[in-house]
Amino acid sequence: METENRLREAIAGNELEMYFQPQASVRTGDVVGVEALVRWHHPDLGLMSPESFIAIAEEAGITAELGCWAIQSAIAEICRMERHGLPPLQLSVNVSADMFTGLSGRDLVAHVRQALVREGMAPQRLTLEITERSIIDENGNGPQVIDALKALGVKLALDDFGTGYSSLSYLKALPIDELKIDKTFIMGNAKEDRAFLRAIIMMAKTLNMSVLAEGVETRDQLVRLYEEGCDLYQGYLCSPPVPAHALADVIKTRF
Ligand code: G
Ligand code: G
Ligand code: MN
Ligand code: NA
Repeated sequence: METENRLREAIAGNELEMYFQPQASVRTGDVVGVEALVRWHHPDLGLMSPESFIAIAEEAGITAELGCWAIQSAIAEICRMERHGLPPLQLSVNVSADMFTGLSGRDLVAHVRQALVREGMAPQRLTLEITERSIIDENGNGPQVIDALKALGVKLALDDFGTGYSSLSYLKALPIDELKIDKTFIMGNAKEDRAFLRAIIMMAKTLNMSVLAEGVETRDQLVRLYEEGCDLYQGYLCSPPVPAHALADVIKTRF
């Protein structure tokens, strides 16, 4: 309860911080995008993992507040860094499944539009990362929200692919632009892992989606992704999530 109220205050008081993890081209190594990952420095408990405080937010029914904060501040931070010379990057922001149900679809779409207009960012430069849970939310309005977001012009990525209840019929029917392969499939070294990776990439290509591999930590993994035709990667090999002000340096040292 204590933590819940502290979290409310943190959101309202702008105590959360956005970190950004670079996303790079597998073929060229160029950083072409970033994923925004929220961080909370709890005054007593120290740095809290988003997994734990997002669960608290869900229980407290404040995922919408957290989500709106994340969308607004990720866009604002990136635009601010661009005014300081950061090249234009694709910006990915996580949207929890609760936001599809907690906010009415119209509110979420309106909030995204408002944040883009306020900062003057083109909708095409924003990717919202959703999970399989959003698509099959209990109210059943996931697909409608997805269509409205697409009409606005933002891109959609399916996060943690392979860990949920992926239904191939949903994948085929919905306008998803990017598939993010969960890191558990990247880290495995067995023959089956490689076959699985190959099958996912082939399926994504068939559906005209780009493919991003998460959790890439070694050169060997990157080489394998190159051989399998994966488009983008993210992981400690390129860079851990860093504060906005450190992004320019991370991108520079890549060349
Ligand atoms: O950095 P990592 O420990 O950063 O993130 C852990 C989990 O928290 C990931 O599954 C990630 O998708 C999620 N997460 C990080 N930031 C956000 C956010 O702003 N919104 C939502 N909904 N999830 C986030
Ligand atoms: O949104 P998502 O569930 O994809 O969040 C990504 C999570 O993976 C975050 O917790 C982030 O800190 C973590 N992460 C990013 N790169 C790596 C990596 O190379 N290895 C591992 N183990 N975790 C990573
Ligand atoms: Mn993500
Ligand atoms: Na993920």
